[in-house]
Amino acid sequence: MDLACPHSSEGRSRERDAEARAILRGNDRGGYTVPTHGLYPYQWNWDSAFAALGFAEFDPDRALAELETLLSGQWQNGMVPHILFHEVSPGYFPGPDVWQSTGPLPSSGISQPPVAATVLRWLVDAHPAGGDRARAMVPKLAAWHRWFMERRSDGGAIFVTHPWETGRDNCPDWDAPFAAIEPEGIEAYWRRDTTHVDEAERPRRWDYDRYLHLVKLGADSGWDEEHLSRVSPFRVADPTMTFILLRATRDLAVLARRFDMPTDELDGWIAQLEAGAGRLWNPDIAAYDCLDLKSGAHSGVVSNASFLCWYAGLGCDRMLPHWDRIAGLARFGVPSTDPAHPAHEPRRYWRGPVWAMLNMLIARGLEEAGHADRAEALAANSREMIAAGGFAEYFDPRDGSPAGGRNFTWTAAVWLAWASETARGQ
Ligand code: 9WN
Repeated sequence: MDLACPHSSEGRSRERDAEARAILRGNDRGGYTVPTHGLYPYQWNWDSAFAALGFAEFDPDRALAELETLLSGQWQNGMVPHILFHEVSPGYFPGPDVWQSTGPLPSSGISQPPVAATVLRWLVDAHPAGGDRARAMVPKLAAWHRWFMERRSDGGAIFVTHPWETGRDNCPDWDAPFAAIEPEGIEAYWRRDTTHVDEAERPRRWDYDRYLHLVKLGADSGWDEEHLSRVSPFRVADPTMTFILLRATRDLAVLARRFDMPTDELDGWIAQLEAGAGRLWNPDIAAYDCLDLKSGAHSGVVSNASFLCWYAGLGCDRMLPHWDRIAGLARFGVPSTDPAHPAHEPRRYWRGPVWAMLNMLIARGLEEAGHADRAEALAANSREMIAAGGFAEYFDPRDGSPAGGRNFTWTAAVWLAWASETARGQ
């Protein structure tokens, strides 16, 4: 990262504000927002949380509606799915026919990083008038967090049963657990993502075969977590989930206290998650990474998710040497995979590119932990990248060039809420 000279043109930055608002409006499908037209035609879980943050900058009611619509897809067991298929679209695969879900709306059968409670807290802080609507969401969010704690906690380290749950679909953390899977029984399929985006910027066929194998296992079991815990070959504890859930549970407890609701259960989860986060520390690389619960092996990858430790409220300054080292390796940060790792690929999705919404979470954590200089450098670096490259899904860490989908909701949202000159002024 070029931390010394992060200036961008202020004029261009302000022009981008109007563009970002237009992207959010353009991706709004009435109560929910698609990540981008074409490539992702449904409501995605953590994308919606970021969308809400963007809408809050100019339409707080619409921001709350985004989270309410997301929670309308909550399953009886508390799980909030990673995709809600409000209207069937042939443009995306795998669709509802493959997932065969069992919730109130057609959906996928897995979840995604629970950013929502944190966003709700930020919305209430900025717009207290929405308090009643926010209050009604607290028990639903608590039920979702309970699902994680009861179904996906291994000593407080939160594990996933599919890489798509972490939102970091093809990062090298999954390479070893995936190599142990023989993807049997999947029918011939036709990917749609590579009709929208250059194949070189998407996961490989090898990954997709395994994604679909795991979806089939879940669908065949009727998404029975008990059964899946016995038969699924994939069970990996992950910093994205553990750190984001820990942070979100802290924020949910703040909201509960504000609304005079009990917090004992939430406080207990926070303690468990703090203990679980410790299990993700890999002494061999002196960093947080993934822990494969099947093999007992750490992944050995410093990823952008590793740097969510401050956001989780962990005193994790022992990660600073990696921060400073990687800042020296990438012109634009934070690369999703350490550029020094042999599996780093600067344009292939989660194997190297920069994701602006994770940058925002990382910067918030850094700032709260007393590293305002690093947080501001990252904001300035992201501002320059988006001002020049536009609202891409992700960016090449070498030169900031845009990659993946365009007119992307979460990049527009974090621009408005965090990266722009306007947000900085606030
Ligand atoms: C699968 C929508 C989602 C994001 C994920 C990102 C990507 C989907 C895909 O797009 O995943 O869920 O088909 O590639 O990896 O983080 O939520 O933007």
